[in-house]
Amino acid sequence: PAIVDSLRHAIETRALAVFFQPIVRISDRGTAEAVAVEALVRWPATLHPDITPEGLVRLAEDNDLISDLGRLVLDLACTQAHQLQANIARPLDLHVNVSGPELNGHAYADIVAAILARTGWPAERLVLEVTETDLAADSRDATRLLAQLRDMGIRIAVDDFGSGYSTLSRVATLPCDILKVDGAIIADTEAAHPLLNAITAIAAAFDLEVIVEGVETREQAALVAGHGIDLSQGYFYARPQPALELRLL
Ligand code: G
Ligand code: G
Ligand code: MN
Ligand code: NA
Repeated sequence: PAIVDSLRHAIETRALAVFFQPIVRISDRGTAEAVAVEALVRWPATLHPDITPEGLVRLAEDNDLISDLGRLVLDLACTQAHQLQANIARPLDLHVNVSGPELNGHAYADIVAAILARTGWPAERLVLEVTETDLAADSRDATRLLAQLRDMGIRIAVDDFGSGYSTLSRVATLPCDILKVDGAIIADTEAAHPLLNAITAIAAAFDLEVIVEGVETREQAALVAGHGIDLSQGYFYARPQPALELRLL
């Protein structure tokens, strides 16, 4: 169909856009400073305003284009992250989303290594985000690949943690570094308390960092801080924006 051709053409001509959303660290004094950015793929401005970014990613997954899309986004993100870094003294981490099927593709670690070499972005400042659901299948190959990426110095975040299907035992054995807590967990600020208690306990037990995403209100920001979690992301702090328009706090 035309829409798939349009996506394939956009990938081939490197015409997809990448937006960046800050991940902030809250100081003891309550001030927020950007310590990382998450890259999020977008259609170019004038194309397909009716298809959401989620729809774009799904379209790529369903039409065997996700590996090519992932490679392009990683390349564009690493290139543009240098420009963001030029405007800020603190070293920034770059987070990039990866779909399960990309991990099953051939030589994923080699692809990543080649892009890092080409763009000069350091492996130690790259975080790959894989969803809880994509990691749930206890595949030895995926586990070996994640370990290989970590041996390169890359960190792994479990994305949408708490929203999908995963078992605690899986988190315990997974080669990962960061839990990115799904925004749904803080949607109901009452129910959030026991959930955040449980999540911070798991993170402490397995020596994982915690980032809460989807922080939209001052109340949610205070809730997160109240649980001793100092890393968050959400519209309350900043929306995803093109690199050139991003103002890093
Ligand atoms: O913020 P946003 O609407 O961009 O994201 C929609 C969904 O698409 C989220 O689940 C997000 O993780 C995913 N996503 C955004 N960019 C990418 C990307 O470059 N690769 C993959 N695999 N997923 C992405
Ligand atoms: O699956 P992942 O966590 O990568 O998806 C991130 C998605 O969440 C992107 O679509 C991004 O635009 C969106 N997002 C970022 N901040 C917020 C927020 O505060 N609220 C909501 N509802 N979505 C957010
Ligand atoms: Mn993500
Ligand atoms: Na997420």
